[in-house]
Amino acid sequence: MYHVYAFATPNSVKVPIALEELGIDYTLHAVNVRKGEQKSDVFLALNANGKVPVLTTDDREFTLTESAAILLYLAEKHGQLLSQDPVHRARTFEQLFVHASGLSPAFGQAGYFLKFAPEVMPHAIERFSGEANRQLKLLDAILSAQPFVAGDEYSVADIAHFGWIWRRAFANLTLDDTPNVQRWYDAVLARPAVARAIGKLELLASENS
Ligand SMILES: N[C@@H](CCC(=O)N[C@@H](CS)C(=O)NCC(=O)O)C(=O)O
Repeated sequence: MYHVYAFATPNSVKVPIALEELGIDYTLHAVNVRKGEQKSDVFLALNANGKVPVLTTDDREFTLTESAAILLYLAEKHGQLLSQDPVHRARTFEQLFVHASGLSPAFGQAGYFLKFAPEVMPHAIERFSGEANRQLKLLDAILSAQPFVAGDEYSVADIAHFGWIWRRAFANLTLDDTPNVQRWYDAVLARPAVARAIGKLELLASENS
């Protein structure tokens, strides 16, 4: 049985979505990042980097951090959500790396400087909000030509991007000017596995707030 340490956050939601898509049983454990539980000694023993999500097993023999690595592990281990076709597979990796190195940090830093920074720093807001919007526009161009971010098939790259686009309000972002991202987002949100994962995480967060 898998155990997932998570909260109702953009990076966390990716893991239960993948597990629901794969039809695999798992237990969710709340780590309230708003209360700083990710920096507790107990949690740091699981992930020295002090961040959710974390995937582990009953005996904790195998513990994995970093949402993109977890998505790839689950896809490879269970043989779904990652094409065997070399081109589609390469496009999936490309979008996962774009997500982890570009879109995710831009959204996170934009939200931080808009909502949490102890002083207003216009240049930081402009830089990170500008970059987040640029990433959204890049995704919109990709999705103008194909149904999913890596091509014709839904993959772990869609799950990765979905996490932050689901939580876009944190960075004051909308999909008003990116109709193709909006169409894709609505299609992913409508998937039963995605709805189940969001429901479970939101319940977990409300019970541990
Ligand atoms: N690159 C990591 C980022 C993980 C991350 O930043 N998680 C956030 C929640 S979405 C977190 O734990 N924040 C609390 C903190 O950084 O102290 C991943 O993709 O898993």
